[in-house]
Amino acid sequence: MTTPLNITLCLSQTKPEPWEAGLKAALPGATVRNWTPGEPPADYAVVWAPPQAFLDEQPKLKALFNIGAGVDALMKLRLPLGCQVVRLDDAGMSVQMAEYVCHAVIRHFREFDGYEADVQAGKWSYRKPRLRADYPVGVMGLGVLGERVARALTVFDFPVHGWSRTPKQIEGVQGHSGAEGFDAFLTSCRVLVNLLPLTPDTADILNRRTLSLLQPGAYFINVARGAHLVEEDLLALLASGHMAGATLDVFRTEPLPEGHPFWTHPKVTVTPHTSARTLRDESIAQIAGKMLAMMRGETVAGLVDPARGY
Ligand code: NDP
Ligand code: OXD
Repeated sequence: MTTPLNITLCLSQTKPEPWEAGLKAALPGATVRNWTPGEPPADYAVVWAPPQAFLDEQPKLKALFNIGAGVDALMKLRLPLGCQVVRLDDAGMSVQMAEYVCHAVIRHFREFDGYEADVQAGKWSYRKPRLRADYPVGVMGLGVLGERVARALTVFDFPVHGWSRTPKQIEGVQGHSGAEGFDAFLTSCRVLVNLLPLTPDTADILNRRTLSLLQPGAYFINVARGAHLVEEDLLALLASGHMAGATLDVFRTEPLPEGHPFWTHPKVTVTPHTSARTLRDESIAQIAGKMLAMMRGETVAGLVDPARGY
């Protein structure tokens, strides 16, 4: 007789009941419990930003399944020895990210905010069409999400550049890689999209020096993590005119604190960390499939390398 699969859930800011029900339905016979202190140790955990106290009580965990793509919050914790970390691998997020980024790029390029302001003022006015060639877009991070975004941008005929840790070949995208390729990547771009994971190598990577390398009148779209950006440096470059504007979905402190200058900045669009939401049904199906594959001894996609931090 095989021992039933024992799964624990520890989801901050997320209602656990639908996840518990969904995992039970996807894995008949498994024990699935929402964690409360003092529970018996489980084999697998499904988590979002769990507290250290949870991990300290789970010495037998074989794997932690993160219900997001970014594992930065998890990698700051002391994990049980030998426990693997598995992140969401797309699960419906890449199409949302492509929609969000293309929308932001096109809105800026076509000056739709300006037209909206004119219409509000009752003005029927034209702006001179901009040249696509003057708006090369750079995507930092060419992983599951970045590659989809870069490909989507090529559909609109923007010149597209990409930057990754290791070299990548994507049709229609000019690749740059490694620390040695970073400055040349930045100087090639006027619009910059951040889709890097947050690791010790990428924290504060967008700062006065790096943003200043972008072409004048630059536009920045941050859909990765707030801690990639030195916020005061972006504000200073918006004030100097080097940066034309920004669309920001993620912030150093979330929710964005009351009174933060981004809330009311005329050149900044704020959204509440919503560019690519976790879709519950797709995520449960992916996680359940990976648990079964791991139990059969197979390797699964989305395994986090602790040395790289993503
Ligand atoms: P992946 O792990 O698939 O891709 C990461 C990419 O970043 C890879 O191309 C990798 O290079 C590159 N990279 C990592 N470190 C470096 C470095 N030091 N220098 C250059 N390139 C580097 O991640 P995803 O695409 O799935 O997700 C990216 C991030 O998006 C997540 O970590 C998360 O923070 C954020 N996110 C935000 C959401 C939101 O709603 N705002 C939703 C979902 C995710 P290589 O290919 O060589 O390994
Ligand atoms: C994620 C996120 O990492 O939603 O999935 O930010």
